[in-house]
Amino acid sequence: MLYHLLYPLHTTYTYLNVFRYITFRTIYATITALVICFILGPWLIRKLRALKMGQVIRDDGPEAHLAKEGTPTMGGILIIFSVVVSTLLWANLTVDYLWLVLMVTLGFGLIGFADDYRKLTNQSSRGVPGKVRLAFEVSIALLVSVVLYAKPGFSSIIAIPFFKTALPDLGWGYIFLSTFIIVGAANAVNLTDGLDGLAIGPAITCFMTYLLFAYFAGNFKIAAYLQIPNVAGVGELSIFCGAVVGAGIGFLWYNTYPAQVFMGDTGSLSLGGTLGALAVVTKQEILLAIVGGIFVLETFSVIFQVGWFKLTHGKRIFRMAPIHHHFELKGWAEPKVIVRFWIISILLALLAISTLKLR
Ligand code: 57M
Repeated sequence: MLYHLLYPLHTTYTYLNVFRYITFRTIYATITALVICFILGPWLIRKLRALKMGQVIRDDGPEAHLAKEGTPTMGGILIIFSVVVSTLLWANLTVDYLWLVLMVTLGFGLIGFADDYRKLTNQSSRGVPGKVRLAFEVSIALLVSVVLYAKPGFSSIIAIPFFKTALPDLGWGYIFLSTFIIVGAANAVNLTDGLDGLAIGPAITCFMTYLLFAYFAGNFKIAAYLQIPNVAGVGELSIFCGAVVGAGIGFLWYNTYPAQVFMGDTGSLSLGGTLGALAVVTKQEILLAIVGGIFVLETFSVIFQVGWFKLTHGKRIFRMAPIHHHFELKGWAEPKVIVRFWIISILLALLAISTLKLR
């Protein structure tokens, strides 16, 4: 909004020309979202406590988690609110990619909210039935993917990391890949969110990485130099990513160990789905597997654990899946697991960024 109100005045007040720059608006979108979290965080935590929106802890998990009973959850409301307000304030709202990604952020956030609410009102860890939740997730992801595919100028070619030539054109098959990426990312982040700050830390590094990818892809000269797909207009998503990074850091202030609030499925589904949507619109779909490697690791630990359990009629690969519980049961303190996963996430982000030059 500020872009539309103030930039046109730059002919009279030349200093307002600064609103033309994505970098400037990205920095202030980050700061705005962070400040909103600092201002509203304490109030929301008190409100969630007053409304008895406290986490129900399953008794089959690590014993240490029982002490977390009653921690306010659905803190994802704070993340989503901060992101939406900051984006509306600082982004060029005529860019349709922005609305497509915001639709995922809000749609998946709503699904997560319904799940959290059902769990809290039923006072059990079972929320919305898995099939119903999945149906809504696929519907939103499919709609976004069809709109993207139908968008003039949007390419159904996928970029393969490390190879600048192998760019298969999937045609309408791209719609299914895009849907899978959005829904898969949402559930991967959801699974990962099982320790204080464990999901939001890697999410911050992922959105910082896709902030760069959006800026590079949206800049014709940089895209040509890096030989990556140029997606006109997608640079504005750097501002959105900045808002997510700011909101993520602000939320981490309260979610860090020992957490005062959990993001809930409200936050984890929203952040994951949004990350998947960003990977698609910036045309860096496959690279998400590297950038979001922590989320991939967590998901595959569950797949292998459940698969092996069934194959061997009761044997386990890990002491408990997802893999963060395995390390907890090995005796690692919770903060040690969390920070080491953050370090791995930063390393993976650096590797992913380096692949833009390794072609
Ligand atoms: C999402 N939710 C956390 C919190 C957060 C198939 C199976 C792998 C499913 C999986 C599962 O239930 N996943 C659900 C993970 C939960 O966190 C809530 O959920 C939101 C995110 N969706 O925002 O509201 C618990 O995680 C802890 N937590 C923190 N700090 C945070 O900042 O400590 C969360 C955020 C919270 C809190 O204790 O209650 C979760 O873990 O459920 N199931 C599991 O992950 C279970 N694993 C398991 O059953 N493994 C089996 C098989 C199925 C693979 C095995 O290894 O044999 C573990 N989780 C629980 N109990 N709760 C272990 C058992």
